[in-house]
Amino acid sequence: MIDHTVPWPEDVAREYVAAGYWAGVPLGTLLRQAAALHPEAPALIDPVAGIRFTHAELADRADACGERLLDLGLRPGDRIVVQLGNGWEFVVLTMACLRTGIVPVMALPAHRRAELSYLARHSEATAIAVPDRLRDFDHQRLAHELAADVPGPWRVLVAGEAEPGSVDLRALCAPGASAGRLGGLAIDSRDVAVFLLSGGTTGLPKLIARTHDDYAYNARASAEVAGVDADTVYLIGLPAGHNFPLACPGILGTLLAGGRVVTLPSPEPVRAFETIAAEGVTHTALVPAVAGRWLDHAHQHGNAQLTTLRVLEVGGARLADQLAARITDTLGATLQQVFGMAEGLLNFTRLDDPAEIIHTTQGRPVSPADEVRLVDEFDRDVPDGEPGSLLTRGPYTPRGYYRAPEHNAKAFTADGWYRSGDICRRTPGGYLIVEGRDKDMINRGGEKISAEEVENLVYQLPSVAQVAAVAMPDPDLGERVCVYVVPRPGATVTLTQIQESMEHAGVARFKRPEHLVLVAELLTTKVGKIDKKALRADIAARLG
Ligand code: OOB
Repeated sequence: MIDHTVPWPEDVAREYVAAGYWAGVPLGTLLRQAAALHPEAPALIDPVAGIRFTHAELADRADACGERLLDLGLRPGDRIVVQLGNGWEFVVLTMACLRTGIVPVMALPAHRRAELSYLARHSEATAIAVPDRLRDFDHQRLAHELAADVPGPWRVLVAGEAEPGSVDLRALCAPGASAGRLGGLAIDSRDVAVFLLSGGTTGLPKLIARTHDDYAYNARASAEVAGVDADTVYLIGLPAGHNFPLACPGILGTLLAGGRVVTLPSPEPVRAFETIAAEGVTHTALVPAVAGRWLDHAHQHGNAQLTTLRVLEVGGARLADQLAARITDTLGATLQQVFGMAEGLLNFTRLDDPAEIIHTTQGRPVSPADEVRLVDEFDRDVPDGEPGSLLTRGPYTPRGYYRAPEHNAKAFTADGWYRSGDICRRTPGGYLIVEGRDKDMINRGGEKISAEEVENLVYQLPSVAQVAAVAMPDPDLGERVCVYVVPRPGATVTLTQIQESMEHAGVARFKRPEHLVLVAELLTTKVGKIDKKALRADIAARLG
């Protein structure tokens, strides 16, 4: 068992097992079993690499990769930072990890030195998997530079041109399992299967330890409500390390159901539409900002390429009701709203719900065992129909972040409810409508950015006396990062300075402020705290 995780209380765990939510089988074994049911059916298609694997081939490669990871000295419970673009190597490596109990730490391609170094240290990873280059960035070089920061042995696995000192990930993923070596590994289904990154409201992102039992259920239950089965062709365009495309139902839910996964480097509409037509894609997952681009594209070029697309899942940020209403008509697919979180709880509209519900709510919990409370500032339940702050517990919502006892004391109640920080209303039918949030986070087209993290970075500039980061409304992405800055007397501060200093700090680009407002002082509340609500209203008013 990996230390510093927070398990479910034993009596609760026993209920989840008794009710059949927790299968008691490692996720890697479940995937292997699913593959055995459909060995000759296509499992994974990476059109960019020209790859097509059947379920048998994929399972064999995953096992072979797992054995080679063991040969490299990695052991069950060891951690590997996975920062791969969407492609076949991501899928094979993730499955190999699930088969061996080596735990992937799901980083994003956009992460840079600051994030990767923190993730590696905090998870005590001893390996990293990266592309050689992606979008003009030399990931391989950065992965080697990180070695200086990370204690212990450090292996760099590279998808692409592996330089001396790197391990060729594609060679690791070649077929040739020697049968049996993985069977001897004792993997406890209550152990950690993957580390996901939290959307982040703190200075540094938190790691969420998802267990085999809980994550397998997460994927299975999502597959069921999305109508994913052996005939499903699921397109993965969002970054695969995110919970949504990974397991809601995404890659894992589709493979467990015997369906077919198609990967694309991005959900950009031109190639996505072509791929849907070429591969007969039936399902995909998008964030609202991308759904908007798909609507524009279909509006201009028609939706003839989308005839096979049955279900379009949209989540990660609030989908405007007006946009929701246009999706079915314009794209010809059933919209499924998804309000989820890497911490666990998933809400879906159901495929056969009336249009009114699909267009105006963010769904209801996927599991009958999900517990949801909406509470006021004193943690008292609000009546249905009133807005309240969401608390949740359940069979796939862990009871605490990894190695974060102080933060856990705030983010979870004493009896294990996770405070998601979302303000929701519940309809009489039990559906949730997301009205806003009471957490200090900016949701930039589905990528979550902690205001505190941005503020800490801006404070590195000596010319800054005070800073507050807030969301500013944006027609394309929903929100972008705006900073209010009080400069030190006589000093000047520019947006370029801020952006360059964040570049220098090695921070992912998507976190950079895109708007600066210089002020003589920051608005404060009656108790003297910076009034973020007033600042958000101020920037919205300034932008008109
Ligand atoms: C998904 O997961 P995370 O961990 O990146 O972000 C979770 C947060 C939620 O607490 C909420 O603030 C926001 O993202 N969110 C939504 C939303 N879906 C997520 N806010 C409004 N409407 C929605 N539909 O974003 C995620 C994980 C699994 C499935 C789907 C999304």
